[in-house]
Amino acid sequence: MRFDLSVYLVTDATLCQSYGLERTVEDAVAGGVTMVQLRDKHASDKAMIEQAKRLNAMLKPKGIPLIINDRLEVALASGAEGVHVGQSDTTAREARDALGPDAIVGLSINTLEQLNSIPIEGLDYVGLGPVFATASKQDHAAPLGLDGLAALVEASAVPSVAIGGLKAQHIDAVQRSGAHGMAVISAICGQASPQNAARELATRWRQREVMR
Ligand code: TZP
Ligand code: MG
Repeated sequence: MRFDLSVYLVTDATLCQSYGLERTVEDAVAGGVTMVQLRDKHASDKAMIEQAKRLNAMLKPKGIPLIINDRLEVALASGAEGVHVGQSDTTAREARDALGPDAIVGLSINTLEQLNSIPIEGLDYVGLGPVFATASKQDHAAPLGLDGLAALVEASAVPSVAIGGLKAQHIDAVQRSGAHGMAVISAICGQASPQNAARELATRWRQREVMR
């Protein structure tokens, strides 16, 4: 499946709880989200597979890729389009080997050293962050700031998506960094209207993209 990193929703069961996860994802997609990552640090594999299957059934017909955070087993069992792995998870190469040539494989990067030490074959995109400090991820690495983000984007040989504390007001700066998109949790999950929040992000991203 082709993918568009521009407005990438990452889910969090707690932060998305006001409307429930599925409704939040459905509304966010109606608002213009281009990609969805199911991220759950606490659910059992079994529960996550069931959740992923439901999301995948909703997203696949719309051409929106569902990416699973960390858990290869869940991606394999649910028919999701790919996985996103961190520095201490399964390697991107293991993910590629397990999921095959058509899967989407993403990797989190926080430093230039990490970026320079990864084999990029088999990697479709990198997630660069956190750009800003955020309460949505426990024990996150030191924030990059916008200059740090731009340096990593420039050094990356694969498309990149910025993450961490990003809101609609940062779209301009994220686009100036050259990143292909922004990934958000709390700018959509937990908003009074996830659909309106997603629409604002998507509309502003596209407006400014035309001006780039
Ligand atoms: N990885 C780096 S920051 C982050 C993740 C999963 C959390 C992003 O959440 P928010 O609410 O968009 O800051
Ligand atoms: Mg991880």
